[in-house]
Amino acid sequence: MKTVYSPLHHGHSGYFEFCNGAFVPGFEKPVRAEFIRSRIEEVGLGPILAPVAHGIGPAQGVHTADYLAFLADAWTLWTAMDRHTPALPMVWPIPGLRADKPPKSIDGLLGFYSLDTGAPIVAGTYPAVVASLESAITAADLVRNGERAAFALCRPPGHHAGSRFMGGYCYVNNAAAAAQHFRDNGAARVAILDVDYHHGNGTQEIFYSRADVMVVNLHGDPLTEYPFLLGHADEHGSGPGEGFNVNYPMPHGTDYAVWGAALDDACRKVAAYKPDVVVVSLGVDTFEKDPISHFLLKTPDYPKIGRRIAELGLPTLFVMEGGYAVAEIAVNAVGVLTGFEG
Ligand code: SP5
Ligand code: ZN
Repeated sequence: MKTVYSPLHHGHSGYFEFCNGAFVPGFEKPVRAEFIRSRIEEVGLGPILAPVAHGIGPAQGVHTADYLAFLADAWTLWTAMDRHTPALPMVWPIPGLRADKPPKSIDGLLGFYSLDTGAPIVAGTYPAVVASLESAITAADLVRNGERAAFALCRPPGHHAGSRFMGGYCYVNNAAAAAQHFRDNGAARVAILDVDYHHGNGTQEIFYSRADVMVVNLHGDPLTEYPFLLGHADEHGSGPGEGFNVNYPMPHGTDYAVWGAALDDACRKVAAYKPDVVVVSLGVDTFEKDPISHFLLKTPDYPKIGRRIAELGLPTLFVMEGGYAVAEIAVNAVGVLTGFEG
């Protein structure tokens, strides 16, 4: 299996996130992608390619133009105020406030376009975000051109980013943009299977009223887990999208016996949809030792995930999302890919 990776992710680093009432070094850090890259070389998964330079264009089908313009300008606007710290928001457009009138000040804009405090912006963030998107699109093109599967080693991740907001370590929704790219290039139906520990609220929001992209999520129950405000089992899609969004929320302490049964059910639903291609939002923060998560998957479970997805017999694009137990993230993520290859 070919991997697409860019070193530009290194520039997105050196920031803090709000955790347990204090700012702590970000869990989503460069060593994550580097360990995975090394492991791919170690096991000989296949060649590692640089992304083709597409720019931000492929994000335009899934994000609003004003949000993408904000992302491109945010660091410049922040540093114009003579600030050198990572940029973070301070107000949010919750119901009752004006969500139709973007402020002009960067302090207003950051909140206007954010879900939470989990997406800080530093000097290298935007170049990393663009390279991460380009990696997903380049890997999607490998699959379009006949590869059975490809791996986009994306960093930063994407599944919490919605049509007009960042959050949860995510800025541009790489998996959603890749799914849209498949649709724009001849695929009639695309299924997104999100196995990250956290609900992919951004992906769900983007495709919620569409029948041409099915979104299936396995995740920690939002009653007790981030992102808290979306991801319940009664969210089935709306309008033409009714029936094409499926959620499997599971409680803290879920192990592979339960999680694997949910994956099996999810794969049956994906197969019944008869998609032309499957996009897997691949998070390995379901691991028992993940520092911010509460499932109990073990290292030998990850190849089983890959094997079950391979049984679908469909062209498959893997897009890297979360996973924060850095010592094991690479063995687990690459374990899914080698399990897929059988
Ligand atoms: C892509 C992805 O996996 N994003 C995850 C975003 C999670 N944001 C909330 C993190 C909460 C961190 N505090 C955990 C306390 C651990 N004791
Ligand atoms: Zn996650």
